[in-house]
Amino acid sequence: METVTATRKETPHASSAPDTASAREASAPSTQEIDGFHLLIDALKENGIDTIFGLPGIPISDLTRKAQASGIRVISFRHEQNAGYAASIAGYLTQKPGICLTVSAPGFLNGLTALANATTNCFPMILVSGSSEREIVDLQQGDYEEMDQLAIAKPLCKAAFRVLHAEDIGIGVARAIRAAVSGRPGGIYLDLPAKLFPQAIDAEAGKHSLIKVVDPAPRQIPSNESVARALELLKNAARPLIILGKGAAYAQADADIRTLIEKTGIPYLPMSMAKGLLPDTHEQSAAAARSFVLPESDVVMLIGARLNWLLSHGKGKTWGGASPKAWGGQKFIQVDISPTEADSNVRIDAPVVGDIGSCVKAMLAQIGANWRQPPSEWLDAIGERKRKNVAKMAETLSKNPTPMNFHSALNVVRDIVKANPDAYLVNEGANALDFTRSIVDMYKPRKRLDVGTWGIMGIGMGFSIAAAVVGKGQVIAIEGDSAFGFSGMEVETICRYGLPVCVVILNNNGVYRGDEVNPTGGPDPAPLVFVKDARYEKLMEAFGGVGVQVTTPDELRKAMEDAIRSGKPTLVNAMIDEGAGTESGRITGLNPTAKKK
Ligand code: ADP
Ligand code: TPW
Repeated sequence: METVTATRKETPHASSAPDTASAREASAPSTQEIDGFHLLIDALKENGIDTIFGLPGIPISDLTRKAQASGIRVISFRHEQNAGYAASIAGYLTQKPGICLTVSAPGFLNGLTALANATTNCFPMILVSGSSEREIVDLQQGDYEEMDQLAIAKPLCKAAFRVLHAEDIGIGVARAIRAAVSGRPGGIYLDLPAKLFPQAIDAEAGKHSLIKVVDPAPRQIPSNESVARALELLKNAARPLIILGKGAAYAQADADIRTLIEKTGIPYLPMSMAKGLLPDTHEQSAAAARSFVLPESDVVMLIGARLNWLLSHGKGKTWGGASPKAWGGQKFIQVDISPTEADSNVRIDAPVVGDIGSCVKAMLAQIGANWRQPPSEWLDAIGERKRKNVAKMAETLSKNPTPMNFHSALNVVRDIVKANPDAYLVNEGANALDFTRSIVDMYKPRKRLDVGTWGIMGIGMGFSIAAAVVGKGQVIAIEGDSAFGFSGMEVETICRYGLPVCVVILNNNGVYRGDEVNPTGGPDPAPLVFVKDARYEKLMEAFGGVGVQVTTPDELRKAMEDAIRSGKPTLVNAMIDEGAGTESGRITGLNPTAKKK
């Protein structure tokens, strides 16, 4: 913790009328006093928080300055939503809550989408927003950026807190941290009214008010009975399957999960962000036979994955059910930290409630040495499907059409990721997402970061910046041209901080594809198409980064290799066939279309 010294004697920054007013109200701290700014910074540092993602303005400008001066890394964004996404994925990568700092009302609202997305995805983050004067807000007298932020945040996050007095900052931060990372992780809102920051209290008392949170995410040991029940089911299965979700990746129990998979010999499917938890090339991966193993399996163990829409709710045709609502007859084991997740969509025959690290350890301890491998008919059938599908894909990937398409471009990305397994792969779009997920193998845990549970567009640059900052490594972002547009201005942020991010836009001139026309023949373009052959690479050049337009796989390969070799911010505008792409990618079925053509 930063020591309280005479250097604390400073007048709060007064950049505008409201800041000045609050500054006058709270007399400048004396040598024996500490103010809200410093208490907050010290509270964060005390808990190992070393990075803040945010966007300055009233009333938090001075907080960003003082945080930077204190040694915290402050990453300033161009839009709060991107700072929020960055904070959330930093939380996912580090198991420490990512901090997003915003101004009041509009800044807060801009950050709120990311907070809701974090909660939905079980990413630990804290949205810290300055807010306006309580008395005026509560009487609705029209304050500067007036809004009852706490009430608005509540339904969108795991917990929301407001701190009114400097001596409670330590408690507020401690509660927010505990709430973010304990149990099922999620988004937390911390409301800090402008008046709090310049409030000064006795320095010694302030120091004592801070809390270093002890064991913020305590292990949760599953009961022996629940583990035995799960193993009994698994042991007697004829066609067992394990599904690994991003909860399993988050848990950082990589070695034990691999041992469990390999000891049991059970085929597994990684959900999108669990790719690489074991290398995608692992012989037990059934990813290339997904549509075969889901309906054919008889016992399925979910580890950190929910039976939500991404798994067709555990029923219907995907699972061998006779109709969309019919269950397929599988028995399910669900390993999850949330005691209320089981039975949310279909019956869970063996819930194992606990943290994944402890649950997997407990399973390994009970499995012992004489585990019977799954029947060879099951493994052989999967192997045969895999071989067929892999051969079919290899044939498609070897083609070199003009113009380039998703496959010929992603064949290059696949090689580049194989050669750079430590690089983070950020991915968004529709076709750009689905094809990348199925074509590009991942080799290490928590390297693939994508649109997650909501299929949200806009995470691209925020996730890339956070991965480069907290992951301290090369980032490759594979972006649909529409997807990129949601956060594209953050290429300035990437250049400003000199981050090793290589953005590849798979540019097909529109949302999903770019060849639609306005049926009226009028001058407006069709709603799903963009400016033809847009030069996105110039956006990166505008801020001093490298921009390259490519039209062939060879050019794409060279541009990506150069980017990774140099570590320079690079945007590769990969022009692909504007007719390539399906409406909504793989989830066309969820897209209602008018019956009358
Ligand atoms: P995916 O989208 O990859 O299928 P989900 O986000 O649906 O994954 O599911 C993640 C699950 O993991 C959530 O139900 C969450 O409660 C659980 N989870 C997150 N962290 C842990 C942990 N440390 N231990 C156990 N379960 C966890
Ligand atoms: C916040 C709806 C899903 S996918 C997509 C949109 C707009 C873009 C698809 O085009 P793109 O990719 O990126 O060019 P490609 O490869 O298919 O051509 N707003 C939000 N989230 C979502 N999911 C949407 C809109 C959508």
